Amino acid sequence: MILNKFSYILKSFGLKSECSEIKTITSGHINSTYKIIYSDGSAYILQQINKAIFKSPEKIMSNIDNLCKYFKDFSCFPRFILINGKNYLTVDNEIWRIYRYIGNSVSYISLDDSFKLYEFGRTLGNFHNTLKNADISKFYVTIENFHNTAMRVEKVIYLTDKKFSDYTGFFNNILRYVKKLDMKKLPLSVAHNDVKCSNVLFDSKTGKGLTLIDFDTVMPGLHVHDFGDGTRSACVSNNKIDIDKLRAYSKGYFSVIRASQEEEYFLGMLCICAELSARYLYDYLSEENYFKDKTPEEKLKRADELIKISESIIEKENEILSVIRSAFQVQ
Ligand code: GN1
Ligand code: MG
Repeated sequence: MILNKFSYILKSFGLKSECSEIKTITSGHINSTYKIIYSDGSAYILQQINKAIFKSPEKIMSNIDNLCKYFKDFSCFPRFILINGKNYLTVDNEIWRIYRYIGNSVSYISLDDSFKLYEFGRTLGNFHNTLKNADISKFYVTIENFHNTAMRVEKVIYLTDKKFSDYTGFFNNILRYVKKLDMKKLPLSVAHNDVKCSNVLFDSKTGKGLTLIDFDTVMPGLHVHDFGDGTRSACVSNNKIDIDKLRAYSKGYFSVIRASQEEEYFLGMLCICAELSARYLYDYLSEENYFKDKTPEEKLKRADELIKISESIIEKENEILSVIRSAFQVQ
């Protein structure tokens, strides 16, 4: 990208066009993200939305705008700079957005200490609590069938049947659990839909959870999927669910969320983890190349890891249920 374009974009957002550093942030898989640093120490997160994945970026930004209304009293929350009343800018048919970098914060790709796991759970719980009464009709579905586990698993079974039949048994078994979750008929809520520890900011001094970030997939969904997504990203050691980590995370989450049905959360954990394995395996077996920054070998490796985690969730069902149940009792 030509430097001039950055200068133009920054200026359009009402910022100084000359900055001292532009760092490319590579942790996300979909959008292009840059940290813009100015000589006075202030910094911003600038992103270009990937339109190949997000077909209607305006709808994503409308969802984010709606989301922000519920969090207006939160001191720590990413707030996109408005330009002509909109929270994004179109340049050469591409969508750009920017928010002030949240200082003294840090995120992690994995978590080991129980305080941070508790804080991760509590931060997600606060997010869900704040959206408890949110009007889902105001939120667009920006990716159809995003967490339609049955559809994603059936799609991969169609391919594994032909080329990778060893995997078919695992995915057929998952469909049984998906049915169980469907039968609960859980209500749709405004959900984050991409909960993972790298999408949580912690206070770099105190270790307390500050906020979730990355709201591109905020849309109607299931809170038990969000809960489960957090466990598959943070409550794992050696590709197995880690019961001690799960205990800390669940205590944090249920310190703010009232619940009584542990099986829903267990099913949310298993379905979302298996769903992501299906997505990686499908990407490996098909021509889709959705996870464009991963090599075929990396996709297969990630699919295998997620299958191992899913199998350990099935194996430890009773322990998981009891850990979640006792987290309810902490209230
Ligand atoms: C993608 O781009 P990123 O890392 O925020 C994906 C998530 C997956 C995640 C896997 C829109 O998120 O669903 O869980 O990769 N987002 C989309 O780490 O597909
Ligand atoms: Mg994301």
